Amino acid sequence: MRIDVITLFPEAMVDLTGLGVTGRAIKDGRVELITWNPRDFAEDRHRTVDDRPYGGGPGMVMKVEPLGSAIRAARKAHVLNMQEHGHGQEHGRRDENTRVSLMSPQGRRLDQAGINELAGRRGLILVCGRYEGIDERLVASDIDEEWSLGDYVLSGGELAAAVIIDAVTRLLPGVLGDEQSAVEDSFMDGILDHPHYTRPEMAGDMPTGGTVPEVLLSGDHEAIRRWRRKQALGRTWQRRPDLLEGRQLDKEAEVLLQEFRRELDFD
Ligand code: 4H7
Repeated sequence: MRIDVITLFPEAMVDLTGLGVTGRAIKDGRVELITWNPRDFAEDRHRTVDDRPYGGGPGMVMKVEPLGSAIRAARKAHVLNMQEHGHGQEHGRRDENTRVSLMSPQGRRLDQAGINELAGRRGLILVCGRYEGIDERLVASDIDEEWSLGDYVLSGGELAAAVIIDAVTRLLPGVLGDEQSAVEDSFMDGILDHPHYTRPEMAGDMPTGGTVPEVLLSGDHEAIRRWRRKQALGRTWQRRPDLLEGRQLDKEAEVLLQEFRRELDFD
């Protein structure tokens, strides 16, 4: 997947995504990360990218021209490969599947369903705002959609863009080995993850007694699968009941959640 990021801090973007799973995906060429700096599109001597807000008030606003030019340059780079359709490369048509997304507190709240949608696209263009935000005329003319991480304020969109890149990259074919497939991840089936344990079997000096649940040591893979699913459902019911509301649980899930409640001395 090709991902273009429009940012005043391209180095920070590369640093954030150059580690771990995303770093590997970029090195292996499964993700092509390209940054565009609006400052490189500013035409005045001081390479100005911001200006004072009309109507007054504190802070600065990102100017239309440099940011708009950077967005359009990135969009132009997203062309369909016409050779695959039997045409010459020079007729490369704009890829309408690739949209320009602004990271913003006004956006659609990001969740795993949104990430799945984004991961299904051929490319992403992520625009990072700074200062007090971007000129609204740019939102109207060059932004296709807005995404928000949640109801809080960040100093810039870069961290939000890095979050999207991380969550999307994990879903791309070949990025996670069979060993740690994304299918097993929390939220892939819309509920929270089960607890995890590793050696030692007895961790001294811990308030809980420091033992590992017996079943995980039993080697009984079916019992382990059921226990994990029960914990996942139980924790979701305890901590995020909203995730279960309006969801039809299958028979096994019903039974497991019932067991979980009973073990807690509920009904
Ligand atoms: C677009 C418009 C995303 C981007 C305004 C981005 C939170 C989120 C930004 C702003 C973001 C999120 C600029 C408004 C800085 C606030 C102090 C970048 N903040 N900002 N101002 N929730 N900030 O996803």
